[in-house]
Amino acid sequence: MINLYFIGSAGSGKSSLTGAYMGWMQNHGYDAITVNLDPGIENAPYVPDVDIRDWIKLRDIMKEHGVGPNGAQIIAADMLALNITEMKDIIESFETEYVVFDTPGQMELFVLRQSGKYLIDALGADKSIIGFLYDPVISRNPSGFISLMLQAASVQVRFNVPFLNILTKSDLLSEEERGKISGWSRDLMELDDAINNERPTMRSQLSIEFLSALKSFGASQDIIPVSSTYGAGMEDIYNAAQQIYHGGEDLSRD
Ligand SMILES: Nc1nc2c(ncn2[C@@H]2O[C@H](COP(=O)(O)OP(=O)(O)O)[C@@H](O)[C@H]2O)c(=O)[nH]1
Ligand SMILES: [Mg+2]
Repeated sequence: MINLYFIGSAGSGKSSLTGAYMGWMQNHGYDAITVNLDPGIENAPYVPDVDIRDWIKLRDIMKEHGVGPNGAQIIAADMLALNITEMKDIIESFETEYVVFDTPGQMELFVLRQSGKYLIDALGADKSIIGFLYDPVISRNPSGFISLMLQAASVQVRFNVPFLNILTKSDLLSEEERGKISGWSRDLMELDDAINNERPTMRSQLSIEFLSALKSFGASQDIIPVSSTYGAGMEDIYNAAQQIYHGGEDLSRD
């Protein structure tokens, strides 16, 4: 079994990708389920097979603890840990080969608080993959792209499981922008040139050594451009994930 977690900043496209990737898997005859870990999800673009909202309701937390929506999200994130055993049993009862996790809207609630790490470990870190989502609007500028690399590195330090870098909503980018971002992820010299052109004053601060240390964390493979809207790039995610745990072997299909 593979546990694939989509993690990224708010609005980076986690829920959409969960839906699009699951749809792609189903269309190709693979057995998979989705798990929603976001108690605050609205208008989910897919129907989760396992849903944190069956255990945790933000509205109840707000009432019980006398907090607003943001406070409730934090309490909910911590409450996640209490439900992991039960959730694990339910996930296992599906007897599926592939579990796709949609994580909370606010990335830091899952990444920095204890329960996210606890959950990944409890469900088996040895068969987990993190798909880290790069928002295209932020990735467009070299400084934005580097900021996301820093976030990706912090996620990797935290969870220490294999990593895919995914550029979401690639339909919002021009061919040229897509090429540029792919180039930055492939070749740090290109990124170094770009940041030096953008901010000549940063030249001394962001050395190529720094970038290459950063890359050695999360960005060991090229970024995978996808579009959930158009269903593009789903096969590339699948193949990259299979590469990590099965040496590229295909799953059995129905
Ligand atoms: N154009 C485009 N928009 C997208 C795509 N994926 C997501 N979006 C939009 O981006 C916004 C945030 O997406 P969502 O999946 O809710 O992000 P999350 O907060 O990370 O779960 C929504 O308005 C989506 O419709 C995509 O592939 N292309
Ligand atoms: Mg979401």
